[in-house]
Amino acid sequence: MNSQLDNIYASAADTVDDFKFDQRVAGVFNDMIRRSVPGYGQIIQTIGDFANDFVTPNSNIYDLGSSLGAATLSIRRNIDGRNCQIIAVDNSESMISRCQENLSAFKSDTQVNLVCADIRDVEINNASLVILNFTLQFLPPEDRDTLINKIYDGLKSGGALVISEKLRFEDGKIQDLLDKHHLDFKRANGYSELEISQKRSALENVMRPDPLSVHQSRLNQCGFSHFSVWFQCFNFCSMVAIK
Ligand code: GEK
Repeated sequence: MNSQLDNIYASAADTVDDFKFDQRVAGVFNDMIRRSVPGYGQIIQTIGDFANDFVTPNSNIYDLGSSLGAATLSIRRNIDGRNCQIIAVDNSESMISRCQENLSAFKSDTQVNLVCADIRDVEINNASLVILNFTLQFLPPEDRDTLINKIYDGLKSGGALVISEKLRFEDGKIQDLLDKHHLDFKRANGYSELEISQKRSALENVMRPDPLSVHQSRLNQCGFSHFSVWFQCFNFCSMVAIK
């Protein structure tokens, strides 16, 4: 996947604006997410493996907050011949246009319907697999239950929802410990202290992570029969819930 090096926060700014998924971010996003989110490559790879497990013939797959299409591409590689459609949704026009280029670079008999829209406005139906890969954390907290309920209603019995998120910890000691190791991960990937602190300020009002207990009780309340965290590295995790 094409990407320039992320140096968006490398020089000191007088004021740091709220983070936006604009053209500048879309241009460096592949580099940014791989250097910022521990386990991202593993999660993308496993989403493809889960597609092989859960996607049933003639069903729909939803990639909500699809960015440059990494999860969509991983899914598509695993489900050819099942007569399915992937609906990839993002409300950033810059992400959608770069995603279109990425999808066009590979051949497949699975149709991808790329939609520039708010995931809160999209209908979910006949779904065997729904992906929220680091997207739910950007939705206003008061809208999260409604979205997960809508996904549950649109999933077929036996279908799965994969949610990957940054976690917040109610235990302050654990929060500090895992946060420290995440910052070390970013330093090891070449981000400076200035980049780390300016990005942190930019995300402060935009990304509001939930504790794991909130995710679990939300999924239980919606009626999901099975739930597990299947991946965790520091304060990042990926969960699977099955209807
Ligand atoms: C990946 N899943 O590479 N409606 C639609 N899109 C939204 C909304 C919304 N309400 N809010 C945010 N987005 C991807 C990575 S990035 C995660 C997902 C990150 C979109 C936003 O435009 C961005 O592209 C994506 O969700 C979040 O597997 O940057 O940490």
